Amino acid sequence: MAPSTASTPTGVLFEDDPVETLETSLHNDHEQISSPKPAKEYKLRLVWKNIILFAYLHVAAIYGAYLALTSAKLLTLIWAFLLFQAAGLGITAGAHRLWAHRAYKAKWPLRLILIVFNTIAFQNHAFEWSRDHRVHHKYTETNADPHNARRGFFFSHVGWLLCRKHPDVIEKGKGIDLSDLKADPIVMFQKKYYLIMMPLFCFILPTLVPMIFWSESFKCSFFVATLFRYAFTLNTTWLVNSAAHMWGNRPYDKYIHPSENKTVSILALGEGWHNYHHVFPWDYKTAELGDYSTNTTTAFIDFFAKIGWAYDLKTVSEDMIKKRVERTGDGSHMVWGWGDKD
Ligand code: ST9
Ligand code: ZN
Ligand code: ZN
Repeated sequence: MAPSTASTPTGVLFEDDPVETLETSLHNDHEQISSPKPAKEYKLRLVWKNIILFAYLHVAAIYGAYLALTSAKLLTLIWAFLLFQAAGLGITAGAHRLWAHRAYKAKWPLRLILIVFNTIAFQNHAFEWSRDHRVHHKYTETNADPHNARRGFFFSHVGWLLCRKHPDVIEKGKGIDLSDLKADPIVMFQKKYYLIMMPLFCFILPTLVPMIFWSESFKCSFFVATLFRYAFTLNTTWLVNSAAHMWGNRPYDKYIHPSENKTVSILALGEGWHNYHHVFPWDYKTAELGDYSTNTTTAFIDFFAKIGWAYDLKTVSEDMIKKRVERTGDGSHMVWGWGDKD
């Protein structure tokens, strides 16, 4: 089979790598789109409202960073950091590991904490986030992947939020089972009241707290604790879709792009071990090792497991990992790297 290029009326979307596609379909659980049908007509439609809002957010965040270095109070910086950690956990332990992947179970008090944390993050409600993420795993790096990394760093990082979705995302997404999310009253409550909860938890309270409790100026409160913190959390999350789909080793499966990226792991509370995660998405650690220093989310879940609020934590047996490393790894695994046969 000769290499093929998927073209559309608006240009080339991505280069198909036939070897990679064949190998990936052999070795991966996720479904590949290998339909003989011609590519569906796709026209990039920009969403100017989002472009303007995200441009403003990032300019404001740079100003916030400047204020953080020059005039914000120490307590405001600590508050911004705590909000980053909480919002981050709301995404990693909440939307990602609990709701999107069901990698563990959580009693309602923990789910309540996680939904509040998740709302601070404003990355859409957990229902929508999980739906998009399930589609991302099932159709990784195809047109049905909402942030298809084959369309480049910018698209997978933020560009996908600045335009209408590819029709394949919506069409293939319809086949995703969301019944577990619909059965979770806490998820559905957040979905129903998102337009009230999100402004409150992401913008209003984070700005008011420093002003009320330690007389911070509105300027520092708003630009540092709210806009800088929000933009920082977004970008660290987006790095998982962009950087961790491009750069790093692939000790578990060299036929896929998701990679082990330590920098992203540290910034994203443990979510940069992305080669492992795409191969074993049900592992609550999203990594082979339980190293807390690069995976604070695992420490968080383990703590709640100790007090009984998190349970049924799913992992992968050493034997299963070893077999996979030997079969499809790139040879960079610290222990079983010799498994590379090339
Ligand atoms: C944000 C999300 O930033 C970030 C997610 C990152 C994911 C990272 C994953 C990596 C692993 C985890 C790492 C965590 C690390 C954390 C570290 C923390 C320190 N399936 O969407 P619409 C249908 S958000 C099935 O409007 P458009 C559905 O019927 C930032 N169906 O499409 C839907 O209607 P409804 C803040 C689907 O019109 C309808 O289509 N938020 C699916 O093309 C329309 O959906 C924003 O800025 C699907 N997957 O618009 C908002 N998708 O929903 C940005 C859609 O009613 N979003 N349908 O059921 C938007 O404005 C729009 O979605 C759009 C596309 C313009 C991007
Ligand atoms: Zn991914
Ligand atoms: Zn995932």
